[in-house]
Amino acid sequence: MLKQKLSAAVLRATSENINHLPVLHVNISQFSARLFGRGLASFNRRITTNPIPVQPSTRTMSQDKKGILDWADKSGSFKRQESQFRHSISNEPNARFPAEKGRYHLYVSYACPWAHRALIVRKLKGLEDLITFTSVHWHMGDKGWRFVESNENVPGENATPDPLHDGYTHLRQIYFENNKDYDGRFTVPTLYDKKQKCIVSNESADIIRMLYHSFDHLLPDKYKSIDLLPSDLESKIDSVNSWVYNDINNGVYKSGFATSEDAYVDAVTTLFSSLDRVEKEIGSSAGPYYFGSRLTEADIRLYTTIIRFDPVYVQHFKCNIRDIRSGYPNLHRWVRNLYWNNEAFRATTQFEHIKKHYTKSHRQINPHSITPVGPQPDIFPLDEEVPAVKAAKS
Ligand SMILES: N[C@@H](CCC(=O)N[C@@H](CS)C(=O)NCC(=O)O)C(=O)O
Repeated sequence: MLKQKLSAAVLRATSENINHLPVLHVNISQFSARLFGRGLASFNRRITTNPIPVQPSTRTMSQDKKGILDWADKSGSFKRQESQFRHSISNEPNARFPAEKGRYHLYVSYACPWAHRALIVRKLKGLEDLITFTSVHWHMGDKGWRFVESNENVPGENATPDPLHDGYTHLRQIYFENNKDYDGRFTVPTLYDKKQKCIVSNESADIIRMLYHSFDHLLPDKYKSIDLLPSDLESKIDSVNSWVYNDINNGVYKSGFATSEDAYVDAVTTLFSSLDRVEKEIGSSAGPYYFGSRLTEADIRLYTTIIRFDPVYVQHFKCNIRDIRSGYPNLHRWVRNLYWNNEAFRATTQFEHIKKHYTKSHRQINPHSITPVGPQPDIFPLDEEVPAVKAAKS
């Protein structure tokens, strides 16, 4: 039965027929565009699966009781918790979080695809002097993400102890500083306000949109003009985001964290059917980006999953119907172009964090924490291919 289901799904994934892909319900909340001087009422739209949750003052189930690595529901399907801090940086008069140089700090992990989005946008928009950041250590243990210790040598810019709180050892302390009763997840990215000593947002989809134009008045023209969500592409990008998020960005986690075979097979076949769709769409784009010559949010959100795909997701999350380097020529070209030809992508991609985090933190998947040596290399050079592809081309 399972076998039948799998082969039918694999057939579906490899066929050209991609009409039956699930689409997330998109809940749009509008913010005043005057804040951003763009005259677009929909500028700071948020994509959420649910309405923004009200933060409760007390909760009943603590995260420690639930277990930091315990993410599947009764059916064995992975469920991602909604982010709980959903404030916004804005330039409206009397805004609680106005855009100011040096005021905000990003806590990220180089390992994490959601945090990676924020690092890329920070660099693309030239916000390095305006927004500081710290990367946590790649290992996520029983108490969640921890900061690098001063005597440790971990690769990557700003992989350091917490520069803002003396003696803090774990990211969770930032969450408890904000709310001592907090019992949600302690996730990266976390956008932190140094002035009010509180969390602005821990939702990457919102954080990257805040960075697109809120700081423009502080930026040189070269960066001001960079528009990662052009208004004429906005609805197309939103629609790509919804299925890419559900099936690909989150799909690899649904596959890897499934605790029943049915849930795994469902997730992995949906994932590959959507990868087939992306492959086809990138193949029909004039390139080099998802939407032709313009680099947009759609590229950023897809990149952070695809760059991790061969090094980690294929083996660790059992996403192994195909890999990118040998099974998806268009995606392979697209991802290498972003990595090798754009500093914002290359400099923020830290393969050691990526490989070690997943393989050494998820003990439920890899109890001995052995990190596979391959695939090698982590990413192919621009003009190199796996031997079989090379042979087929010659
Ligand atoms: N929806 C969030 C998800 C962030 C997220 O799940 N981050 C992971 C790292 S990849 C994390 O920090 N997990 C810690 C945990 O769940 O305890 C976003 O996009 O910002």
